[in-house]
Amino acid sequence: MSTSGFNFLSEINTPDDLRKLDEKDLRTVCSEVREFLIDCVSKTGGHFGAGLGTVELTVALHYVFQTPHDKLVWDVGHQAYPHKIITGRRARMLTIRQLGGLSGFLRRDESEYDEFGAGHASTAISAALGIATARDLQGEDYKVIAIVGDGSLTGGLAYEGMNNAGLLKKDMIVVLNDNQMISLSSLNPGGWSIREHFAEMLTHPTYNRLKANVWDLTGKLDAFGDCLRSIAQKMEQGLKVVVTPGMLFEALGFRYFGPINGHNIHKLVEIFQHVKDLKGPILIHVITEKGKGYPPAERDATRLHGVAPFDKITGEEIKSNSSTPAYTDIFGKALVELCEQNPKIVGITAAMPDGTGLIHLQEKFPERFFDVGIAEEHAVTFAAGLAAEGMIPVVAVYSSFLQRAFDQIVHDCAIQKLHVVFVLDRGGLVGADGPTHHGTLDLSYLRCIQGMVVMAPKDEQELRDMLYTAIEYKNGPIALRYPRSNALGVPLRNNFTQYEIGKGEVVRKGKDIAILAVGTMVHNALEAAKMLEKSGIQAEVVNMRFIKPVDRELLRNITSRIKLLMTVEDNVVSGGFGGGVLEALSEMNITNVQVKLHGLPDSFVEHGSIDQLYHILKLDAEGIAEIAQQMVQEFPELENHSIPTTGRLFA
Ligand SMILES: Cc1ncc(C[n+]2csc(CCOP(=O)(O)OP(=O)(O)O)c2C)c(N)n1
Repeated sequence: MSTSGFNFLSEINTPDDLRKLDEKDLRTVCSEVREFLIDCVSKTGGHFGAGLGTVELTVALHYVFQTPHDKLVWDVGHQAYPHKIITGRRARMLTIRQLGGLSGFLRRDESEYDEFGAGHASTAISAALGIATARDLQGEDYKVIAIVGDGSLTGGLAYEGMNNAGLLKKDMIVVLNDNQMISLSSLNPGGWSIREHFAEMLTHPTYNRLKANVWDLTGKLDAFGDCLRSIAQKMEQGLKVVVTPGMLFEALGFRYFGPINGHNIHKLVEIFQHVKDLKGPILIHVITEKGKGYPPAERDATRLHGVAPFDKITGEEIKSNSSTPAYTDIFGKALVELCEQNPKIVGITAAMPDGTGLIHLQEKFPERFFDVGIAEEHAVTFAAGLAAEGMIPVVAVYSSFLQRAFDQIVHDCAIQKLHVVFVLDRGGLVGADGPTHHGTLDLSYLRCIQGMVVMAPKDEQELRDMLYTAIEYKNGPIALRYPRSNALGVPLRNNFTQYEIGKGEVVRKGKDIAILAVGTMVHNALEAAKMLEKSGIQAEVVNMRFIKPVDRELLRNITSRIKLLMTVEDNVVSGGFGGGVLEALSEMNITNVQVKLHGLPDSFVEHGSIDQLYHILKLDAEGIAEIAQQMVQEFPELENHSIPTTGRLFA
C-alpha cells in the first residue's frame, strides 16, 4: 500500500529513521501510523482494536530505545501491527496473515525486531526475564522491555515471571498496557479492570459498612476513642495505598510508575527517557483505549478485536457468503438447551466467551457462566473442583490454548476420574492465525491420557449428540473437538441422541480400501470416495466418531473384508487418531493389512486460508483421493479390483 500521501511514514523504513525526527513531529507520525493501520486492516482483516491502542506506545518505545539492540518483547503479539509498520514491514502489510505473507503475530524468523515470538498470552515477562538474565551472564549491555496487556496479566504465568523478576532483581522494564479489557466478550466488553477492581474494593458496601461501624464505635469511646479514630484514619489511608495496583507490583519487587496516559506521546517519551537507565525491575502502568482513533472500534472494541475485511467508513464487515452457522454457535446453543434440562451443568471459558460460543450461556444463565480470564490451567482445576461436588462443568476452550492445561487435565481431572466435559473449538488448522493457533495436537495430547474419552463430530448434528453424550457420561473426563468453520448445513433434530462410547459407523460401503476418518475429515473422505469411484476404486468410508476408545469390533469387521486401510485426521500423525488405530490392530493381532496414516506433518504449519492449507497438505477431498489411489497402486495384491494402476487420477 502506498504511503506517498504521508509526510513522515513514507520515510520511516526502520526505527532509526524514526529516531532522527524531532520529538514534536511524533504526534503526526502517530496519526499517520494509525491511518495506515486502519487502511490496511480494512482490506486484509486481522487483529485491529489492540493495535489501534498501542500506536503511541509503539512509537515512543522505538523512539527512546535503540531497537533492535534494545529488545522489545510483546505479549501475544496481536497488538504489534504498528510495530511491524515501523520496523521495515510497511510495504508487506497487505500480505498479513495470508499464505506466504507476514504473520499476524511476531516471529523471530520474520524480523530482527521481533525478539520473541508469541500468539498465546502471558509469556512476555518470563521471556524478558530470561533475555535479561542471558544478557547479564554473557556480559552484554542492552535494555529489555516487556509489553503486556491487562488481559494477559490475568494469566498466572505473568505473575510467576514477575515474582521471579523481583527476586532476581534484573534490569528490565515491564510496560503494562492497561485498556481495561481483560476478556473478549461482547456482552461484557470491559470485563473488570485492574483499576476498577481496587476502586471497587474501596467503595464496596461491606468495606464502607465496616468503616462506619468502626467510626460509630470509636466515637463512643472518649479520648481512647479519638486515638483509635486517628489510627483507623491512618489505616484507611494505608489500605488505599496498599491496595492500589502500584503497591501490588511494588510488593512483587518492581518499582512502579504510573498510571500514564498511553495516548500522550510526549508523556510516554518522557517517562521512558526517565526510567531507561534505572536499575532493577521497573513497571510502567500505561492506560490506553482499545480501538483508539477509529470510532466504530472505540464503540465496540470486542467486535473489532479481530476482524474480517471491513468498510472503512461504517466499520461494517464485508460479509462472507456462508449461509450455515459456525460450529461454535451450534455448540453454544446446544449447551443452553441442555442447561435448561439439567441445572447441574455450568460453562467455563478462559476469556473467550464469544470465540467459544459460551456467550449464549452467559446471556441465558449468567450465574452458570464463568469467565476466568486468560487462565486455562485454572479453568480446568476450577472445573475439577466443581465436578468433585457433583456439578457438570463444561470447559469450552480453543484447542491450542488447552495445551497449557495438560497437567491439570491429567492430575486434577483424569487421575481423580472427575467428570469434566472438554469442548475444544478450533481443532485442526485455523488458517490465518497460523502455527500458534492451529489445533493440531489435541487428539495426541488428549488420547495419551489414561481413561480419557475423545470424540470428534462429523457434522453439526453429531456435535449436538456428542455434547449430550459427554454430559451424560459420568465416568471421568471426556472431550470433543471440532474445527473453526461453518457447519455443513445438515438439518438438526430437536432432541439429542446418546452415543455408545467407542462406537463408529460405516458411512459408505466399499471393498478396495477403507478410509477411516474422524471429525470433519469424514466429509472430505466421502467426497474423495466419490472421486475414486469414477476411477473404479470402491472406497469404504468410516466415521470412527471416537478417537478413543477406538471401535475394535468395527475394525475387526472391516479388516476381515478390506486389507488396505487409510486413516485421515486433521491432527499431527504423531500420537494421533491413526496411531490409536494401529495400537488397536496390534492389540487384536491383526497383521494382514496395510495401513497408511494420513494427517498433519511433524512440522509447524504456516498461516494461510484453511482451504489452501488443507489442499497443500493433501487433506482436502482431492488430496485424500490421491493418497488413497497411490496406496491402491502400491499394494495391488491386497485389493481385488481392476483399475489402471498408472496415470493421473484427476485432470
Ligand atoms: C493462552 C491464551 N488464551 C487466550 C488467548 C486469546 N486472546 C488473544 S488476545 C486476548 C486478550 C488479551 O488481553 P490484553 O493482553 O489485555 O490485550 P488487548 O487485546 O486488551 O490489548 C485473548 C484472550 C490467547 N492469545 N492466549
